[in-house]
Amino acid sequence: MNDFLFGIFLMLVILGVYSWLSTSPASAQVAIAEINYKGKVKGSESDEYIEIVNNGSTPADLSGWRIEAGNVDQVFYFPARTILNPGDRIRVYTNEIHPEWGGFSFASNQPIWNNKGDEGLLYDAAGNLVASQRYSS
Ligand SMILES: [Ca+2]
Repeated sequence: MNDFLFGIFLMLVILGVYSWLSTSPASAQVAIAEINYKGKVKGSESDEYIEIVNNGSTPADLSGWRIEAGNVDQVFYFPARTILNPGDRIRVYTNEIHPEWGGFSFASNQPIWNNKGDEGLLYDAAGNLVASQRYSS
């Protein structure tokens, strides 16, 4: 390998390490705390929710992040300027607004979370999988 190619190789390694260092701590701290999949509201189960927590020590910017629940029509996008501070928790309800939990909702008339088993997936704005939680009854 000549010096020029080695230089390019070295630069790519440094860039790769730098981007890994600058992105992974921010996403590693955000997790799915709970999926409350058994709603008490009959039929619509509007009171189901998925709870997201920031376990890290720095604020996490969730703008453009999304939650998927297994179907193309079961996707929730966090709006711009959604900041989750260290230790804070927010919930995305199936079809209820609770300001004390951030006020987020899938706005779905039907249940989002299958009571027999399902999987919640959390992706960052770049499309990287940040967290997932699978459950079965
Ligand atoms: Ca359910």
